[in-house]
Amino acid sequence: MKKILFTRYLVEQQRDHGHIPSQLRLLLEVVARACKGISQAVNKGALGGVLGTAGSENVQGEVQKKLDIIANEVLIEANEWGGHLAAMASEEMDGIYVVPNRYPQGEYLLLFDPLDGSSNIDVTVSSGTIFSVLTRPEGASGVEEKDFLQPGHQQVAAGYCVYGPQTTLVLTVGDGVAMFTLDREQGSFVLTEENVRIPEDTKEFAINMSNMRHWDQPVKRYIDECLQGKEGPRSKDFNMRWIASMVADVHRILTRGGVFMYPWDKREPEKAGKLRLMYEANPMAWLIEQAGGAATNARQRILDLQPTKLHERVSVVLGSKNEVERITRYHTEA
Ligand code: P6P
Repeated sequence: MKKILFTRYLVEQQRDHGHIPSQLRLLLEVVARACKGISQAVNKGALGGVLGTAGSENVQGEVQKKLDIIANEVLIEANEWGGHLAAMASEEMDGIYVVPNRYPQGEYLLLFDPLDGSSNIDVTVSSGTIFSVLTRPEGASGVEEKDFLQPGHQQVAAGYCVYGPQTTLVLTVGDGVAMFTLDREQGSFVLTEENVRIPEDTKEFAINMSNMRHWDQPVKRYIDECLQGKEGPRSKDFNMRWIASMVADVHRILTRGGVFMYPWDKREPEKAGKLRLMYEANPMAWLIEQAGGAATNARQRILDLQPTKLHERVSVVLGSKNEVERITRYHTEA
């Protein structure tokens, strides 16, 4: 089978669909190259002296891992000089990072969670980089945080790179979802799946069950029905998975279906959820929808939500269409 490498895929997609102008192609190639570098650092683990905490906290008040900071720096350094970007935003940085004056500014805004699930690295479980691309508003002279506050349906590209048994880059530019597996001998991402489709039904749910007593009633109802299995109202048994790494859980769902939930709960009632809208939920929601699935905040389509803050959190229900619709219905009926 002929090997289609990442760049060839982008060039041919542009020829066929026109959604990848050359500046966006440069951006995506640079991000893919950065992900290769992060993959190398993650794979070294203890040998690279990169495990453990950095002794600092991020804007979320979460302890930063050394690799969180390394991954963030790799993405900044890879992208700032190319002339394709106006600014970047990251889970690991309080404010936006405007491309320095010594470099030309482009029309794109890049948002990322540089290393999602980083707590898994110390125990050698999958983690990943999530990225989202927006275009800066027309006519804006400078670039400010408010320029990033666009609903997810305005993304021009979204994807992730999962660092697991394979390093796999997954991308959408609005023409379906493609997957590229890293060929380490060649150092290239090779096209291994395209036109990914998620089954509309599933028997597999992903949620952190230890939070059950804190959930809202509709979530308790849905999970309870799954646990009743064949004897219950669903008339089928369910299986459960929770990797505690959104990238890995979403990758499983894109590969074989399933439903992922990180709902609002009573632990921190003032927060809409744990996950971040701009650089976790929005890119994942677009990928899931592009593969025929659905993604809501338990009431509304995630891609329609109007952000008000760069690091705002959101409740997430995503995956197989019919399950997401059922869970969302239980919430809107309640
Ligand atoms: P919990 C990782 O820290 C993360 O942001 C997501 O990748 C993951 O789905 C979730 O948090 C895990 O949260 O509460 O189960 O540890």
